Amino acid sequence: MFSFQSKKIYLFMFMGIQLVVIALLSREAYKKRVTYFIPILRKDNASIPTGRNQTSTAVVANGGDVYANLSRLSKAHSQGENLTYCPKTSPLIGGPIHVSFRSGLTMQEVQRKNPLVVRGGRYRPPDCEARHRTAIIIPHRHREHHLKFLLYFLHPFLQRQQLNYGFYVIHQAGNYTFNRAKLMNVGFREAMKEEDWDCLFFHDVDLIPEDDRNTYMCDTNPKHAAIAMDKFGYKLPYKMYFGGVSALSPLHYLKMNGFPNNYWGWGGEDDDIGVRVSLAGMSISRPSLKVGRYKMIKHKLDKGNDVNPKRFNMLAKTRQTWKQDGMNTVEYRVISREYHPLYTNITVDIGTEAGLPPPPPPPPKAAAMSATQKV
Ligand code: UD2
Ligand code: MN
Repeated sequence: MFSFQSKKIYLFMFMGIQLVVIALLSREAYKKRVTYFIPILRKDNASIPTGRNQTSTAVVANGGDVYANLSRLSKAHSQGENLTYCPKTSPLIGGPIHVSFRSGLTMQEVQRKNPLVVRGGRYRPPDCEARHRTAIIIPHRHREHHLKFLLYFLHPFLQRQQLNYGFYVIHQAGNYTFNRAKLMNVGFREAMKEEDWDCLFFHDVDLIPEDDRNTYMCDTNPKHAAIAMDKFGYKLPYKMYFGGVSALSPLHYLKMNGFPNNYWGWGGEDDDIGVRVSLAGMSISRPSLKVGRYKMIKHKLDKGNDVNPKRFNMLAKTRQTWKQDGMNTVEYRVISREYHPLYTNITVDIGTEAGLPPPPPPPPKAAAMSATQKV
């Protein structure tokens, strides 16, 4: 039997518990409302949670801001060596990306938007150990304007994929005819000197990926990533096409003796590379048409990169030439290596069709020194 007194105590206790429950519930709802509005306030529209268990994987139909999701990364690297591996699929991936080229963008702005990128254009995830190490190799001359846009889009794109990555711009010195494939060979050797990269992405400076599910990691076979480009109506132009952006592991690259060194001027080298893949006993892997989408910044044919009239004759002979010309014969002279905030620039003399010029004479002081050493 309960007395009136104890009934009152139970009543108070019951009301108290109810109050605590109400308080907890309203706090939860408040949190949800806040997490809904924070991305809106930050304009992070690709990561707006729309329901239960919905995180950044939300796919935005007409493309989200490539910088969305990244504000959630901690600003500093976690201390200590024992970080756990990043998840197999990055939770920061958001699907289609909106790509447009606004005037007035500056390198300083790109730098400000990528605070975790360090000297030489290197990055690793701040809160987990990356599963993949990818080098981006960009053949380059007189395309600074395109480079700025590529860096603007590709840095956050790769951060969303939780990669350990680095950017290498391989700049051809002088005005002699451009040679895209030879610059790639230089990029391969110079990048591998610095780090044990497990994947190399050979990347035109003017191609911007439009979907971050196009992962910048290597497959078991050489991968052709730029399969659906706006300039080809987002379709593969022909089956053996290997131009624009391709990804090879160091083993793939050496197995096919790298790329050809003797394609001077525009065209043919990409098809030669595609043929090398199959001559070396490998096949081409590709992402889906939905994911391997790219926008090309519109441009005219550059000065110093005229169409190569010999390209069809050369292509007919790839079967005979691929073992004699490639990584095993590449000759060049590095003029400078500069570590910029968003990329490493390697300026290189790759010579001409006649070969490399003789090395410049040593500066007078060094010459005098070596003369005295000989005495
Ligand atoms: C196509 C291929 C490209 C390559 C080229 C023939 C596509 C999207 N790409 O590109 O992979 O096979 O045909 O050589 O189909 N570059 C400079 N400065 C120059 C010239 C070239 O930086 O003066 C670099 C730059 O990275 C550029 C790339 O070389 O993106 C390819 O040259 P392109 O853009 O002039 O050739 P394009 O668009 O016809
Ligand atoms: Mn182009």
